[in-house]
Amino acid sequence: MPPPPPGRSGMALILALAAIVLAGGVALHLQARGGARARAEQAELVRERLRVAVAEAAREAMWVLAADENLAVDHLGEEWALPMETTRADGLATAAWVEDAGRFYNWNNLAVSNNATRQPHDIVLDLMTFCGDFTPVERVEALQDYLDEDDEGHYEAAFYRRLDPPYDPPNRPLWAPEEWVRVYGLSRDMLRPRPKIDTADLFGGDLASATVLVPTALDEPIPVNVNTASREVLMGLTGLKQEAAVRHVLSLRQVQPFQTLGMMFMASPELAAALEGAVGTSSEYFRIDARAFGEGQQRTVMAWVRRDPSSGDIQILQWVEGEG
Ligand SMILES: [Ca+2]
Ligand SMILES: [Ca+2]
Repeated sequence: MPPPPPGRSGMALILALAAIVLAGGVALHLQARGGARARAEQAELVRERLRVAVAEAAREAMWVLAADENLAVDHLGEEWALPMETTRADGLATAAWVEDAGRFYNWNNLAVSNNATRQPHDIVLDLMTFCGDFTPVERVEALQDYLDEDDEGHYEAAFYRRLDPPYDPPNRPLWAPEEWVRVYGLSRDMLRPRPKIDTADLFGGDLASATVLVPTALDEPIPVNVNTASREVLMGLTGLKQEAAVRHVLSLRQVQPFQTLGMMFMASPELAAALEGAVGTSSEYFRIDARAFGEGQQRTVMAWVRRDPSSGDIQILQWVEGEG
């Protein structure tokens, strides 16, 4: 047999080599695709494990809160108020914090009233003034109309339907700050922390650290807890006139938390009249923030709960999962 023309065998060799290279390339490509899929599956697996871990961390915080032995007194030295951190057997880490709503003033209090000396409307007016808003009347009226049941007021459906784009006020307690900022005259900026320039400034308060939005319907206002509330909140409650009395109460509670309201009122009769009906020594609503992290990912849970004041049972009011 005559030998094949050299040019053709060279071409065949080149084609064969090209085919090998090509096949190699395809194999590598498949491997890479397989690798990317495996990585995506792995990331999804981690995500699921983090979801479970963060839910367990939040549930654990609820157990600690429910196990509180003294439901009549809540203060920041109790076990539930301490940060809870764990490193799990599977290598993921979790952290959880419990914060009582009683240390802030609840915006949704505006929808209800009780026989307190001072009503939510007046307290919110003073709190806003204390936080540097010297013309809060219109805003408080708008807020009250937005969340009260009825349709009677300046800032009800007829008012919001004239806006562009038009919308309706919900006429119920608000569930999230995203709803609060839709009230006429209110804005996200008002909820940003205000740097304290002068500690002696009577009007240097901060709505971000003085108020809260507990997402639940109420029969009467949520009382402020005198054992956990800040000076700002107590000042707002007392109508800004009792600075010395508030300072006195704060120094007393540093020594020992108030076990009863009678104890506090006895220590400061001038506050008793102003705070009657608006304060308590324990908290009923709590916010739990939990996060789980590991392998470059993070999952979060924010939960609002109500703890029954007599049994300690925990009821979840709101449960929000996130990644940030
Ligand atoms: Ca307690
Ligand atoms: Ca209304």
